[in-house]
Formats: sequence, structure tokens, C-alpha cells
Amino acid sequence: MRTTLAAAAATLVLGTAVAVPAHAATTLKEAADAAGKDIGFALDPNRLSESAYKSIADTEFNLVVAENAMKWDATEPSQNSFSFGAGDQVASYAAATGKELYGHTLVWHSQLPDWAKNLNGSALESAMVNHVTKVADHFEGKVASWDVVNEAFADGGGRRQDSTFQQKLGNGYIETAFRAARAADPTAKLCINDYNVEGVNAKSNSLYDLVKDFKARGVPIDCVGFQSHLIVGQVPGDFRQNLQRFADLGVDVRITELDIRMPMPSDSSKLATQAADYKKVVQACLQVTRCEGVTIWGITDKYSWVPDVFSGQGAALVWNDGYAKKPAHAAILEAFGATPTPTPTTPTPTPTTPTPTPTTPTPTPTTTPTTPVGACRVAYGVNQWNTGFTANVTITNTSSSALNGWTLTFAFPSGQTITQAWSSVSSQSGSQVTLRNAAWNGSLAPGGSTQIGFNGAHNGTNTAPNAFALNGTPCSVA
Ligand code: 9MR
Repeated sequence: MRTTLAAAAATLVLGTAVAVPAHAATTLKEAADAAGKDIGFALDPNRLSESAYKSIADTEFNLVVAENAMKWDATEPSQNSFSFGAGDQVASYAAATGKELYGHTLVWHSQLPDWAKNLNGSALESAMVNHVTKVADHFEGKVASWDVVNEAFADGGGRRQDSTFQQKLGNGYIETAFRAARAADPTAKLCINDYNVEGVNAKSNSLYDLVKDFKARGVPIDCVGFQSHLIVGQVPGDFRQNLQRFADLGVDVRITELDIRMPMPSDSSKLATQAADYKKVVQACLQVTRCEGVTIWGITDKYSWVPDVFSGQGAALVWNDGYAKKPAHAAILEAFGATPTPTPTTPTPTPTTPTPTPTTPTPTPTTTPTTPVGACRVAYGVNQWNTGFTANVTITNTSSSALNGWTLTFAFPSGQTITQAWSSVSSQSGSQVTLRNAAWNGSLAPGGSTQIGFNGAHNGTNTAPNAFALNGTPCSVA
């Protein structure tokens, strides 16, 4: 499976290298919107007074999460005395800019005030339920999903032993917290969130067992967050497979706190690897239907938590200290199936001397062009498992005319169905599939390519489609 994925990734790189779209996505938000996924960022509301920060926050993301403003120490600094000022600022910002609001976090052993740490037994349990209830109530109707419990597992597997809640309340505290959250806000999705669970390992296995158990016993849980505080060059090769196994339990999955750190100073080679890594993470999410999207843990390296915690490491985010886009920005666009806007070319100066009128008339051509408008080539790559598959399709306009809007049609020979398409709009009638361009990739210059993709279901046989046609003209298959 990993080899096949690597091959698919290689196709992606080649496909995007030759794309020449006229209407390219310029922001992560445009690209993610077209792909139907969330692209989020962690907000510190105090930074919104900085114009570069605010402008990126406003335009590049369709989801926002409070980096710190909704945590226990911020919202209940002393027992049963709530302070929602900073959290409300984040909620107002989300509403004012039309972004989804993600809630982080109700129960976490860290950033927990001393008064709570000092409680024991039923007093701690009541305080936890009270906190979950009051905070979830306060943001009801605003927060779409909550990280109900954060970082409950130990790196070697099993429960984290240095958590006050684990030590004093035992294994049952997670269930208690989820039930309280559901009772307080029945409409918010309830997630469990953790780090070092991106690949299949002892820790993610423990998390998996908990989700499986909750689903089996009807304990409310809707989603799992994979924080993804990663190290450059170390994206787990089985990330997609791991996301998929959780999704198969009947929960949504999401990358919740993505950053990819490197040893400092950064250089172009490390930044290129980082860009490829960001792309891999977004691709892993895109390949899982129930993956809701990707949230990046901040905007600029200047304010990242990384250097404070990992001495000598940093440059983990998508914008550098001076708010310049790093290569990761274009890589994320590409992962979403978009292509960064080409650098504008200098306009050709208007000649100062008038062009003389030709004296001989232009002859009328006697031959019809051999390449009809809409002539095309299609490369179809597939990665499949039991009853599912992901396909990547590169469409090349081999005609001599630009296309403004395209429709790709083909037939599935073995009863396959598309469950989710990206970079295109899909419809299906029986075996006949129609994929129309997304808003930003309808223009295909002569020789230009675009890459689209979809997830699908099959019944054990997954023969490649046939009869590809672009705007009604049959395509060759590469
Ligand atoms: O980015 C957050 C930083 O500003 C805080 O000082 C820190 C306190 O623990 O928390 C950081 O965010 C963490 C998140 O809430 C949970 N997962 C790990 C994140 C990075 O430490």
C-alpha cells in the first residue's frame, strides 16, 4: 500500500509541474473551498491588530480555532468564575469573517489552574463536569466541534499517567466528559485530540481502541483530531491508512494542529522538504472522505510555540517571520489540486512606430486543423484497497486552442461509484460519470494540464474507466 501511495504522489508532482491554469487559486481558502475541505488556523486574538497577520487570517482560512483563549486557565481561572472575554473575541472573529469555529479544549491536564489540580475525587469530577457544561453552554451554536479531551494517551500506549484527571478519576473520566459535553451542546461534534498518533503506533492503537469502545457502547463521540506537530522529513508513510482506519469506525477525522519544524537555521533545501511534507499531509486528508480538513497551528513562524519548547528548532509554519509565504504555501495549494498564480509577466510595450498595412492579402487556409478543439490526453492513476479507491486524473489539453470550461466524461466498467471528488464537480448516472471543472481550473491553455481526483467505492473489481472524452471529444489515455 505504501509503495502504491508513493507512486501516486510521484504522479501528482509530475502532473502539477506542467499545469498552466489561467484561473489559479491564490489562497489556501480558495483551494480548500474548491476541494470541499476545511483549512484552519490557530488564532491569538491579540495579534489581529497587526495588519499583515489580520490580512492573512482573513483571506487564507475558512476555519479558526483559539490557540489558547478557550482553554481551562483562560475560561475558568478560579472555580466557577468564568471569563470568556478572549474566547468571545475568537468567536466574534469567526462570525465576522464567516469562518467555522473549532473549540479547543474542554479537558486537558495542561494549562489547568492550580485550584483544579488541587481537587480530588468527586470534587474534581464535579468541577470537570461543571467546566465542560458551562463552557460548552456558553459557546453553544457558535462552536461547530469541540476537542472535548486533549492528549489523554501516553507515547508508549495506554493512558497518560501524568494527567490529574487520569490519576484521580481513573479511565472513566473521558466518558464522563464526553457525556457532559453532549448534554450541554447536543449539536456540536465531539472530538478527542492527540499528538504522535498520525501513524499506526502503540499510542494511536490505544486511541483507536477507545473510539471503537465508545462507538460500540454508544458513548457520544463524533471525531478524532490528529494534531500533527511533525518534524521535517518525517511524515508517517501510513498517515492516510491510519486516518482511514479511524474513519472506518464511524467518526470524522481531522488534522488539528499542523506544523512541521526543522533544525534552525532554515535553508532552501529544508524548506523544500517541508513544502513536500505539508503537501503529503494535505493529500493524506484529501484521500479520506471523512477527513474534514487541516488546521495549521498558527500563521507566522514569529509567533510559533515551537522554538520555546524545542530549543534550536523552528520555522514550522507556512509564513516566515516577515509574513512572506514559504514554499509550503504553494505546496498546499497544489495538494488541494490548485496551482499557485504564476508570477505576472511584464506587459509588452506598445510599439511607437505604426505597423505598416500589409500589401498582400492573407491567404485563406485550405486545410482544416488536424487537432480539433477539445482534443485531450488523460492519465488515470489509482490507489485502491478492499472496497475503496482514490483516483488521480491528469487532463491535458492537446489541442491548439484554449478551453474555457471543460467537462470530462467517462464510463466505469465494474459498478464503481464516486463518493467525493476534488478540483471538479462530479455527477454520476449508472456507469456514466461527468466531471466539470471547478471555479478556478476551467481554463486550459493549449498544452496545459490540470489535475483532479476523487474517492470511490468498488465491489472488489476496480477496472479503470474507459471512453474518456473532454467536451465531447474522445481523449487518448497516457
Ligand atoms: O500553541 C500553544 C502555546 O501558545 C501554549 O503556550 C501552549 C501551552 O501548553 O499550548 C500550545 O498549544 C498546544 C495545544 O493547545 C495542544 N497541543 C500542543 C500545542 C503545542 O504545545
